[in-house]
Amino acid sequence: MFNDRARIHVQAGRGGDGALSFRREKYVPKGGPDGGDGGRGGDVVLVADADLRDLSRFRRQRAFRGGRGGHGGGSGKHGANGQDIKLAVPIGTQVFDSDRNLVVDLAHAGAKAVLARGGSGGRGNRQFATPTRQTPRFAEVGQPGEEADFELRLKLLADVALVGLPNAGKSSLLRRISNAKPKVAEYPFTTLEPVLGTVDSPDGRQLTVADVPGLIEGASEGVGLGGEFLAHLERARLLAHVIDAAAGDPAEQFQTIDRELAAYGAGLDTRPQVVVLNKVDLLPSPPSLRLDDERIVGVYVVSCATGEGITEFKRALFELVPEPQERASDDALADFLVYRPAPRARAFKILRTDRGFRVTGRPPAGEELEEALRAAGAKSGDEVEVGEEVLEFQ
Ligand SMILES: Nc1nc2c(ncn2[C@@H]2O[C@H](COP(=O)(O)OP(=O)(O)OP(=O)(O)O)[C@@H](O)[C@H]2O)c(=O)[nH]1
Ligand SMILES: [Mg+2]
Repeated sequence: MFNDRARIHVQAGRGGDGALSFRREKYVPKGGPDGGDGGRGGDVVLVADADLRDLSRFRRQRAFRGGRGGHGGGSGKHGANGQDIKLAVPIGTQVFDSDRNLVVDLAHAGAKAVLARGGSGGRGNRQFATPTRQTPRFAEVGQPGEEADFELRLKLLADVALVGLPNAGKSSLLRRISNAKPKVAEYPFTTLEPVLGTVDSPDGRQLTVADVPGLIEGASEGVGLGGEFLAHLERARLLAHVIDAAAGDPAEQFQTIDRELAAYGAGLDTRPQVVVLNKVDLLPSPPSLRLDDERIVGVYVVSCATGEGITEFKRALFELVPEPQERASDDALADFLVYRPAPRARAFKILRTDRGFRVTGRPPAGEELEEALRAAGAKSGDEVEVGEEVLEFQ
């Protein structure tokens, strides 16, 4: 199964709590505060990996949590940072938030996107010492990590996509020109999922070519197999329309597919195309295609069986597909971050005290505060100071 969609839930790690501690030394009767800070919570990060073909790993696991930050300790000891969770996804994975906004597009190998940031660690009581407050009896608890739902959608990134009716010879053509070995058979719908191949030019350039399951009339409305894969054509720079020239009028076959591309929309019907008239070995004389169509930037007559015309076709692909822009380095950020909500800074702080907790700043009322306290580790019976009030946590 080729999985090009997944829904995931991510939760970054909570920051570790700052420590509440005082120095104890043999000959120093009253040591100062020495509680260290908590560590940062781990992030949940997506990384585009060239070796992955689809999103099937997310069928087994959909929820991911960053590691919790370690608590600070006495003697100023800093808590360890929580472990980041790195999720590898195929190149071409797009991330949508729960409002269906495109958040990020992982369009090249190594592109990274932080989906949930870990919470910061709480400060230890050492940091709260001032000349007038030499024994701060409180420390900050760690901040919660970000949490969110996302939908991942893979849209293949190929320079060229092969389209055509079933049995036209798309997979045979990919076998001829690339390193990929898709299945070829004499029945329709042999190819059940997209296959990517790499085509090398004599001067060392490379192109990726996608073989997409055959399209039939009605594909854009879900007839047959190919329809659900039309989205994978969206990001191809050039379409190569493969036609079985021995199976009837090429112009008619061309139009059948073209109607589906137009019905699907998303610019597929305005994309530049080359037409490949295949299986000429079966014809007594070379076929011709008369179409007055400015999208068609070339017509090639080939035989995947004998190899006739293949070299010319391959050379043409490199001429027609412009050189890619400079590849981004391995550590690059994702191609674009369309929308990324800034982490909402909390308007209040939770401090841990000897007897329980103290809430400072502008705390929320009721349940929201209760939940924040529970997340900070409050238990029934703990004392909670809010402003002038001292309450008991229930
Ligand atoms: N004689 C001849 N047969 C060919 C040629 N190209 C492909 N075939 C045959 O046509 C049949 C279909 O080829 P495929 O490459 O599987 O076609 P496809 O377009 O990938 O088909 P789907 O995956 O079903 O959409 C196979 O039996 C191939 O051997 C050719 O140039 N000449
Ligand atoms: Mg095929």
